[in-house]
Amino acid sequence: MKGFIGSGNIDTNSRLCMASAVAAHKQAFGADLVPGCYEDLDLADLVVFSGHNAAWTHPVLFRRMEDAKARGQKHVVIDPRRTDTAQGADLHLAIAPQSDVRLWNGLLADLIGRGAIDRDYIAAHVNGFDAVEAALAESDQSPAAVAADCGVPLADLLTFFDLFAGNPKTVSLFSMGANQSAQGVAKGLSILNAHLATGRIGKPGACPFSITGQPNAMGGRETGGMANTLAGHMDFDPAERDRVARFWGAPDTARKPGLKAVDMFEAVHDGRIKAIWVMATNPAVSMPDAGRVREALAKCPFVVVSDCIADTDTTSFAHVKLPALAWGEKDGTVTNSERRISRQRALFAAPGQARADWRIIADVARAMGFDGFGWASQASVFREWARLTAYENDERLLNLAGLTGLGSDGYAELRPVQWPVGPDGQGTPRLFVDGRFQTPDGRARMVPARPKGPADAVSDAYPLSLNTGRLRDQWHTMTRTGLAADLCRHAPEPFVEMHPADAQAAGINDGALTRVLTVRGEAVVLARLTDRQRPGGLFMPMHWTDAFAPSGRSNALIAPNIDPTSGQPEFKHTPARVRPYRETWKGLFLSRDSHRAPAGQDLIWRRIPQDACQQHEFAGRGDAAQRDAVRKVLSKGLIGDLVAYEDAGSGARREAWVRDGKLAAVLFMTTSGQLPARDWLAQLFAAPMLDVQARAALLFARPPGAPVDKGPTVCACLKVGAKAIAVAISAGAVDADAVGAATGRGPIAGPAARRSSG
Ligand SMILES: Nc1nc2c(c(=O)[nH]1)N[C@H]1C(S)=C(S)[C@@H](COP(=O)(O)OP(=O)(O)OC[C@H]3O[C@@H](n4cnc5c(=O)[nH]c(N)nc54)[C@H](O)[C@@H]3O)O[C@H]1N2
Ligand SMILES: Nc1nc2c(c(=O)[nH]1)N[C@H]1C(S)=C(S)[C@@H](COP(=O)(O)OP(=O)(O)OC[C@H]3O[C@@H](n4cnc5c(=O)[nH]c(N)nc54)[C@H](O)[C@@H]3O)O[C@H]1N2
Ligand SMILES: [Mo]
Repeated sequence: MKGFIGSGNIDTNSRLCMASAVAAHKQAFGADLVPGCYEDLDLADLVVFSGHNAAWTHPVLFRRMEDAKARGQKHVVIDPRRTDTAQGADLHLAIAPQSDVRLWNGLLADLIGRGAIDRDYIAAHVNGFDAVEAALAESDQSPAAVAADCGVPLADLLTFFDLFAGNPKTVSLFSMGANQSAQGVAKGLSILNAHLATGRIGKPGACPFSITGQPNAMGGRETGGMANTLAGHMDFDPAERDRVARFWGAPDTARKPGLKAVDMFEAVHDGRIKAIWVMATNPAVSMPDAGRVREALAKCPFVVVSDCIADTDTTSFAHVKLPALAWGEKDGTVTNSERRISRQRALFAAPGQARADWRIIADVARAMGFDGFGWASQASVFREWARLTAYENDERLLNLAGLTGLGSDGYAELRPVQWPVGPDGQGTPRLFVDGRFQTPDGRARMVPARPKGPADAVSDAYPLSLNTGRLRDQWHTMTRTGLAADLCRHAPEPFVEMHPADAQAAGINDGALTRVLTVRGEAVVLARLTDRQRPGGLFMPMHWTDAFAPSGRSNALIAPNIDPTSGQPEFKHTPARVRPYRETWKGLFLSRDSHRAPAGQDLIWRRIPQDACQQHEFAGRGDAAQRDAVRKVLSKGLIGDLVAYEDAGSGARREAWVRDGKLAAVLFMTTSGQLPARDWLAQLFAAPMLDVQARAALLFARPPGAPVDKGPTVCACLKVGAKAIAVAISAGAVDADAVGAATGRGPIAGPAARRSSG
């Protein structure tokens, strides 16, 4: 796109994820450089998590930190929600949404005040300290004022300041609670400033650490996937642009940055862009203001989608679908948060017509008549990439000099290595060890970060702050994790978390279907009342799609407000209000196949994969005519013996279809009553034969015999309930492994396994 078509209009989904951290790195260090490494997390005495729910989102790394914590490491979590990461921490600062800059500035002012900064380090290696100090003096930095603005108890704030001041070996992790903000760059800078002022960078156990989301998020950044950069940490300034163009032999290489993701879809919407190729991302779900993104895709004259899953919310807009290889099928490298390049090797042969993304791109480029796409294998793509990083390179730290001559065997056997890779093939665990940065004078830059409110403030009409993020057992738009019934058990349906006081004010009960409204749109999801949520705040998972729950999509609600520098959307804050949905009837349909919501019906529809069937839950506000219409659609095409029961008075209807002695489908509807136990029904689909007793039970909508209450599910994969664990403990199981043995769970690997994988 950049070299041969000559346009900067290509952006990676890093725009939604890492763009703010990238911009902060460039300002402070001169390039998008992550200083530290995972070993620093073992060595640190203090780890600060800023907007990072590591227990759920980086569980493997988190185990390592839990082991370090068991050895005495302290954990501080800065997050408006009491997440699982916060729950186990030494200190949780449940800050008011978007108040991070104020907090980190307050910390820096306090460190300066108590003489806990490293003046020698600053003098030798850092510019801009005075400007930052002057900017701090513009507002009241007393801990009392900072605590009040951040909405945290003064004592907790002082504990944080003491911990930070007293532990030179500090790693400050920052993730989406920092980046996904209209002040995401300022948040990053305020964290980097605290580390530069204390010289806590480039040393074992001490660094600011932007943790990446996607396994290869760093790879996309390095290779120039973002609209405002070229490859190999080179930008659009004329000298660098010419260097890249010369290397590629591509005189038409773009001369200016292209449109960033949000602007790009706006350009599709107004017709400036007429063709778009979407690869390995699901923007109809994951972009802010997703309703408008869908309008844009629907209008676009030519939409190509490359995906490894045939039916996603985005492929439904495609004129051309290109089947791509998935994880486990493809072969290449990924670069992780600590700059480590790892080989990813194919485990399976390519299915059907699926091909690697790079091959598809190369074939299209060749068909368009462009030279330079004749790679024989992924090894030759990698070699070219390594040569580009080393090309005319006197100052760029991103340099793979030692890998430029890698042969096919060397590539096949490549061991994980952290860039920069020297000519001798040695990697580099830490950057800036010598205090030299990638700026013209080699000094880091402290840049004033001024706090400001979110892009849209809450108001009387929309008094709550809607925050969104991830769940433990789903990956983004569920195209793959949604296929696994085991993974869907942790949170079967979309929900909104809210503080009980806010729920009470809006007349909402725990578990009730609830409307969440913003200026952009509306969702209807289950209410979850919890004091893990701050009053005034809401949280919705980002995962649900049309394929699973059309009314449960969070991003239809989110304004496309962006950080002005990074272009990253403010996914963590949208003013919202909540109202009860007040359904007049609800239903349940279990079948062997998955179904979409019946067209033309105003229904709240959720599909939940089970081991042997698909569970569909739905609710509506229509009358008997609506129920009848839904029934007709769902029962269409079902073959088998029908067992039915109807009570017109109570609006209850129960039907079961049995084919060849096996349950084919069940449909329950009610206007007043309860729906039967889902676990029981789902199990009947797994039974080889449905006996007479079970058939009768279906019509009573109750399992035969005494009801079995397993208690809340603790282990989703093996379906172990809390009650079984209690029984094991009373029967004498003395530790986690013994409980595991008694419940069939197997050995449990350390404290982290219990928290993060249940
Ligand atoms: N299970 C699972 N793991 C994943 C992913 C997944 O989809 N599923 N996705 C991967 C990807 S791409 C990414 S980017 C990472 C993201 O990993 P994380 O950043 O840990 O994930 P999130 O849940 O998006 O957001 C983290 C936290 O930011 C908090 N937050 C919200 N607003 C603020 C604020 O104003 N200040 C502060 N300090 N915190 C705030 C939220 O309450 C939330 O708990 O996860 C990766 N890992
Ligand atoms: N509300 C809200 N929205 C968010 C966020 C949030 O916190 N809140 N987080 C943002 C962040 S950090 C991120 S990273 C994005 C993630 O958003 P997306 O990138 O849109 O989410 P994924 O579900 O990971 O989409 C990947 C798509 O690529 C397909 N795929 C998987 N492997 C391959 C492959 O090898 N080749 C090809 N061609 N396709 C493949 C998958 O099937 C899937 O359709 O969401 C962003 N959106
Ligand atoms: Mo991400």
